[in-house]
Amino acid sequence: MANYKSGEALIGVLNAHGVDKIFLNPGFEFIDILSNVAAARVGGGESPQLVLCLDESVTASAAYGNYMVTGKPQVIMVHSELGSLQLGGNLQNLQWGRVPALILAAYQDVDIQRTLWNGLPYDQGSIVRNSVKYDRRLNGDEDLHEVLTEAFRIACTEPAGPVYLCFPMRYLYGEIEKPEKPPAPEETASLPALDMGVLGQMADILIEAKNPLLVSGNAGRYPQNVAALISLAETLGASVLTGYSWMNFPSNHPLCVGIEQIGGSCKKDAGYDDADVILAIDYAMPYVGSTPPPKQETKILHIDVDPLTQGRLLWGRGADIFMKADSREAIPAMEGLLKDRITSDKRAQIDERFRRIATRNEETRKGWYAAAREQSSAEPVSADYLCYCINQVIDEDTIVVNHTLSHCASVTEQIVRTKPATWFGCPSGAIGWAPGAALGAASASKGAMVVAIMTDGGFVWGCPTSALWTSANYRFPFLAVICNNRGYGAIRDVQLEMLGNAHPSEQFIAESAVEFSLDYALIAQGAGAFGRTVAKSEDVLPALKEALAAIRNGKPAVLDVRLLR
Ligand SMILES: Cc1ncc(C[n+]2csc(CCOP(=O)(O)OP(=O)(O)O)c2C)c(N)n1
Repeated sequence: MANYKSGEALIGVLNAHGVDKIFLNPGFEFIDILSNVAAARVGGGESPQLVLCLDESVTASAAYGNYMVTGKPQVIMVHSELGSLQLGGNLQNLQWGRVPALILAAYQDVDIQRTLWNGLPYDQGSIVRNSVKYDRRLNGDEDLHEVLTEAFRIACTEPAGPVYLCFPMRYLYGEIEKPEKPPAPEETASLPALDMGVLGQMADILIEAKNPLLVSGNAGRYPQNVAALISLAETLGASVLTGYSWMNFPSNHPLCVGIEQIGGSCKKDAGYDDADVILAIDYAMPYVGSTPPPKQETKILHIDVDPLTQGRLLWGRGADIFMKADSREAIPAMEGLLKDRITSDKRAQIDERFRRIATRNEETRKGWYAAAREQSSAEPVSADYLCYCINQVIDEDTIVVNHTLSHCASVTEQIVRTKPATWFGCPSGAIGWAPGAALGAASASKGAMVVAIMTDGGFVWGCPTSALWTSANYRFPFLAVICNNRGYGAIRDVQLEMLGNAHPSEQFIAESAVEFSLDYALIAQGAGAFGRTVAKSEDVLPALKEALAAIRNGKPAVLDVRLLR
């Protein structure tokens, strides 16, 4: 049998798994791979594109962003233990976001720091072990096709997640046997067939509920689920709270009470209000759940791929009934059961409830928009007005990436999303996600604009020079709108609450180490992006239009919007 280069083998496996981009920061272990990919692409061959990220943290957030748009498994390459350490909190974000991603890194096979202080051998996998589904140290004899195919299978099996492989430095330099058949993906373990008995039990509880609430977190990662959820909600006349991480349900639908707000938002309105039964579909708790949680007596029905929901019980107490299932099957099946079981009397009650919810939601929404318009000349700029303006300038295909805390409520109230895959958020807690996630989304967006709304802290944690350089260099443009409240608002707010009525002096706040301010527009310009500071309400719309014109021309853009707080 003929041999071929490891690099060609790697490209073959990646092609077979639909991998289009490799987000990387290189080390010596990848030199041959870089040459193989470059040769394949220069020669017009099929190969993923190498996307250089100047900080490893961005390799992970960009892979996350690319996955959100493509739904395809991702590949990240980082240099040995050093690159692995630099992945930082964005590794945990991959895990919480259930992103199927292969992380490849060599290990040092010469003695650099081979033993720990207590004499035990250095364990590179332990750097990532808390935040990946699986990690494996290869000894170098393994067949590359088999290793990679198995790693993809594990990463893609529900609940999906990141997988880490480390290998000897020269593992990817050699030649290996070329298989007779081209590599192909392995089947992932299928989810159990629907348990119609349990689904029927849930349907009966929902039919008897006075105020059922449908909560969906990740169902929208399958675009067809959006239409299916609309049908289900309309059949049941149920309110819908759509999750923070994916676009699951049109936020302007008469039954939609809104987009979930994560904890830390200054308005603190979870939307669970009067629900007596919650049907949570593809839902896991965000890092900081919304407050207040549902009432103790509210029944929770839960359909998800992960019975452990990553070890975090829903709202701290778990579900009354749980079913492990594929939401693409469960949602239409539940609708079918409801249609069969809803009597004509019940139908009349449901129709009445539908009208009541629709009227209430319309009033609420009018209130949100009126409040934003009232602040159209506020100085400094209000978050409601900023988000209201963003909503005016985006179109229905724009991909909105949101990672806000203090201003989360303003974003979720003012931004309307109607089409699948046009809204993404980070369910996890490491805040430096948005710049890279926006970059990754832009790398896959096929012409749709990407607008990311983020905190000032998140912009800095997100390694903006790295994310913006890559965006500019590869022409994967996105607009970053920074909600600049001059520091760590969520922490400052809790601190002020703890101080009660005492009004701290400016010096006291300064000594408290929660405030900072940088010139983000200048940072953007230094990285090759359009950058502008916006301090006045009258400048918000013109600045947004100017920034969008820049991204339409292929250049990333940053608006540093100075908010009241
Ligand atoms: C990477 C990371 N470091 C620290 C924290 C702890 N933390 C939670 S909220 C917060 C303040 C966040 O400030 P910012 O991102 O600017 O948002 P704001 O609260 O101002 O809306 C911090 C530091 C975190 N969640 N993630």
